[in-house]
Amino acid sequence: LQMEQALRQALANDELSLNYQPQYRLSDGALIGCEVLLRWHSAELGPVGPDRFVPLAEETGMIGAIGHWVLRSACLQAALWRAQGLEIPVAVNVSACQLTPGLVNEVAGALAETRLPAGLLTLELTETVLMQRQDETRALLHELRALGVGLAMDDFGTGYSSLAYLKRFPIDKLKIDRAFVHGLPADGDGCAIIRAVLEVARHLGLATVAEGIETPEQHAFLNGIGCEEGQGYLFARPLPVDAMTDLLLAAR
Ligand code: G
Ligand code: G
Ligand code: MN
Ligand code: NA
Repeated sequence: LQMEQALRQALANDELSLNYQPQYRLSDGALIGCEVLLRWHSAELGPVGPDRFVPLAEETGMIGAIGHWVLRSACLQAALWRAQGLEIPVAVNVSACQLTPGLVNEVAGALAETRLPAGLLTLELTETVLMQRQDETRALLHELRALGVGLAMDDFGTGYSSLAYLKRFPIDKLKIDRAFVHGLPADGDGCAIIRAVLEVARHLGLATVAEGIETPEQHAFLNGIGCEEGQGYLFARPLPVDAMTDLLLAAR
């Protein structure tokens, strides 16, 4: 309850911020995007991780306002970078409960207000969104795609969706959950799962991103079996905006 009260003040008190985790093309190490990760530094509670406060925001309905702020802020930052000649796509996490018909207007509004080209925005959705109200969800995702934004399936493999589900939804990209990357390349099961996922992705024309790459061996293995993109502590942690800007300047 204390956290709930603190979170209610977080937006007004300017306690939320965004970090950016770089994403790289595995074949040549080119910086090709970044994932936007929300941070909360509470005056009362200190730093609180999104693993703790995002579920609370979802339960209490605060995710609507917070998600709107994240989307607006991420688009604004990407537009600012673009104006400096530092064009980079941003990927924003979207909770299942944000997937309402209003989201289409919200995304269109954020793009229009910040003048960010839609192609520079990707929305990361979790598998659970595909399980609920499938027809409505599919229609909604088509509307989002029609705006020109990318759609990525986050944490792929951890949920309950079958690979067949993917075909029914207009998804561009699969993010392979770091749970499968963790034991590579020694873990035979992990290797088999990732190979199978890459195979399916290739057939469906989906790009693939591996999460949680921590070692050069994992990088080499994933690149060797045809995974296109990756992110993880091996390359960079989620960075505050100034550090991300420095990285973009250095990569230019
Ligand atoms: O950044 P970190 O690894 O602590 O993130 C933990 C979890 O919180 C991840 O599952 C991530 O997707 C989620 N998360 C981070 N930022 C956001 C956000 O802006 N919106 C939503 N819905 N989830 C987020
Ligand atoms: O569920 P989602 O993919 O949105 O979660 C992203 C989270 O993963 C972020 O909180 C980020 O801090 C964390 N993360 C990013 N790279 C690594 C990594 O290499 N190892 C581990 N253990 N976590 C990572
Ligand atoms: Mn994510
Ligand atoms: Na993930």
